Amino acid sequence: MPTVLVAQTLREVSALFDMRADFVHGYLYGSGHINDTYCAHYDQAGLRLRYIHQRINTNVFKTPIELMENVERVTKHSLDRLLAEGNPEARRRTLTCVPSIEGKPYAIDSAGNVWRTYPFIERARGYDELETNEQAFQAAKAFGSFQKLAADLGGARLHETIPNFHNTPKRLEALQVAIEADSANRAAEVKSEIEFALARAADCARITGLIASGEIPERVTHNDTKLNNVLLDDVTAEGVCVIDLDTTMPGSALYDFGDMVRTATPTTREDDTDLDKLDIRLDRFESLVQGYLGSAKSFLNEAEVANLAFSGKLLTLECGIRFLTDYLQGDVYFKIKRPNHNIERCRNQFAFVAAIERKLSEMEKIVSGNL
Ligand code: ADP
Ligand code: GN1
Ligand code: MG
Repeated sequence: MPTVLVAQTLREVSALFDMRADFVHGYLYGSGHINDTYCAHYDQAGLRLRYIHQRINTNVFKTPIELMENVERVTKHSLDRLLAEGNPEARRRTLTCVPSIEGKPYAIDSAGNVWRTYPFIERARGYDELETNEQAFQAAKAFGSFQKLAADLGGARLHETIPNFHNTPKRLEALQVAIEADSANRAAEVKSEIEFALARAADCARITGLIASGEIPERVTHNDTKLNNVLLDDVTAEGVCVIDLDTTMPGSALYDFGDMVRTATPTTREDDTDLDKLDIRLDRFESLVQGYLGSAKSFLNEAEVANLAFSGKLLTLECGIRFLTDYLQGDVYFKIKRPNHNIERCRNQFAFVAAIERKLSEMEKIVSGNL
């Protein structure tokens, strides 16, 4: 969108919220694959403040108002907890919704778009690629604490903002439907990727099977724990704030840990095409295990602990299947920056699944060694 239009859009959005400050300027922000995120600068009687305005992707999230009910409940619960603990940085440690002029946690613009506004979490940032093991430790600790906090949310079950989000067998079925339809005429060129996915149907069914048999419990989980969804303090590297709460809903703790492994332990980025460089960093995996177990050991059961290493493989496989499906459907879900982006992401994820397969027993030993 041209800069003038961005400013015009954000000016309109800012008037829909109870900002109590004057809009100065704003720009597209971040590297998320789903929502349109803007950083906006405001002037509050001479004080410069930043806010995040986000247009919720309603192609992906079909029930945005229910979604915002979840987000408001979870963020209010976090804030209450932090204030009760006397945390001096309570408002930096959780997202908080700026109310609309109608007192709602969202606002709808003249074109029907659904928007929300959060204060910008300053002096912290999310990483697409981690730099140190300490960052992995801190990020995992923060996501583990988030699960712990969510465990005593109380009240009604959260809305499922995307039903069957991590139901991997259903993701595989969706791939098969996309192969059959072949709507973008791409199936022939991705035969080996299709074979790779279909050969792993049994893996896809493992966690859903354990949930169905009651061995793995349903918990309130984040479900999108990629590393750039936790902001780390610029100075201390501590996990300051877990963000991107759109998929916070009933799930399995393993979905969260698995997605941390997917994003924190590879030697390359999710869409790197130089697959010769791609491997799993076991030192970083160990930091992740230590950070996560530090927060989560007290509540995980035996079956969950036994599947921590496997969850990394599962979530990477699932994500690869989703990129492949989107490629076959003509790139309708994930934002792309180039025509082959989704298939490049898929190849990277499948190469990482293969890397985990080679190291799975070492990963399992690392988990046992840190119990
Ligand atoms: P998406 O669902 O598209 O991934 P996110 O909610 O993760 O959207 O936001 C995209 C990016 O914007 C994040 O990765 C982060 O860098 C930044 N961001 C989002 N909310 C905030 C916030 N309150 N403070 C600072 N940065 C934020
Ligand atoms: C999306 O929104 P973002 O960029 O944090 C996706 C995740 C995928 C991830 C792959 C709602 O996450 O499920 O794992 O891309 N979010 C949604 O990078 O589909
Ligand atoms: Mg995100």
